[in-house]
Amino acid sequence: MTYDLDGLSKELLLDMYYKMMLIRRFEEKVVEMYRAGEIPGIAHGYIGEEGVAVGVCSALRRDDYILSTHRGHGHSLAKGIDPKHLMAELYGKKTGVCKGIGGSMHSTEPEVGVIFSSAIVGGNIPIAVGVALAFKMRREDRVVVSFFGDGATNTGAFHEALNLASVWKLPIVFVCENNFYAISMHVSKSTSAKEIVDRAVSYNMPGVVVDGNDVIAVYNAAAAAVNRARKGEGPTLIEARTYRWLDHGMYYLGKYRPEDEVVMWKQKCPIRTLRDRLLIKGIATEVELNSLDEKVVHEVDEAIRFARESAEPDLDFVKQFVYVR
Ligand SMILES: Cc1ncc(C[n+]2csc(CCOP(=O)(O)OP(=O)(O)O)c2C)c(N)n1
Ligand SMILES: [Mg+2]
Repeated sequence: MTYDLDGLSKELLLDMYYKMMLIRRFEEKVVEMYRAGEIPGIAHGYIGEEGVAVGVCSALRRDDYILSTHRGHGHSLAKGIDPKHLMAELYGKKTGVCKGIGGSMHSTEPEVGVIFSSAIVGGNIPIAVGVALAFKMRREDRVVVSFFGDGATNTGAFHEALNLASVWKLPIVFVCENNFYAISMHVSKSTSAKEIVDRAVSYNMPGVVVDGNDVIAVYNAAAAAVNRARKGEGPTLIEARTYRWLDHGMYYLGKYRPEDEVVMWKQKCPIRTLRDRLLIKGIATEVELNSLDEKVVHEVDEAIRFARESAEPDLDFVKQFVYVR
């Protein structure tokens, strides 16, 4: 039997709930293990922004591609990377998605459509346009999504990429995760446009603002943009308004955000919002949702166990992936 919420099936709604919860619990563990000194290097948390990755990736097929950023764990999990292999990557282990050589900011798994992640702010956007051009030239029925932050929209790469994607009507969706800060810089201090979405006008493409805390709204906006891209009508810029609950990275930068602002956004938690909606509309029961919560906890515990028990890459192993002419 199919239950509808905005025309969406129960199966899809529960899957979106499950994936958002998976990202939340995964990231909570990353914070814990980073602080315990088990995870080396650096990592940027996605807690609070789950509705964006899950809403967008749920509108994609498995063979569509996404390109991600320094804040990419959520994108990877939403597109279907196994949490065990992502956690192992963060631990720098051989069993990681990039054999433990990439780390937190370079998660890639072509089989599920995570084709590239870049720590260079704005760096994935022109590359995503290149991927979309390849799809178009090969007449493949596939769509590309480029995720990036508000800060990235002030890079030259963003502007060149949107221009070319529009001129060539490429099958791509640009998803700006506007969390209002680039490290500690508020968007109002760095961005000339009144709204980020206004920038779509310069490149003659539709611009859509969506509440990133409402996974269903994100899904609907993404589905429309993906559909347009698939039909050969060209790119769309989606500005998803969201907020990161944690600091920029797994460290304390000091106080640069008003306390009441953080509290206000936490009250709009995307997971709680969907959970309440599913319960109020009678689509799912507490028992069903609680059992998904338990499944997630088990899966994240398994990911930690797998990462801890996996082998470290030794020098001979690493050398196999170094390119020498
Ligand atoms: C080209 C470049 N400049 C500066 C940095 C340092 N840096 C890393 S993340 C970041 C802020 C990015 O902000 P935003 O695009 O809004 O993404 P968010 O971190 O908020 O998700 C900066 C400046 C970088 N990685 N690359
Ligand atoms: Mg930002």
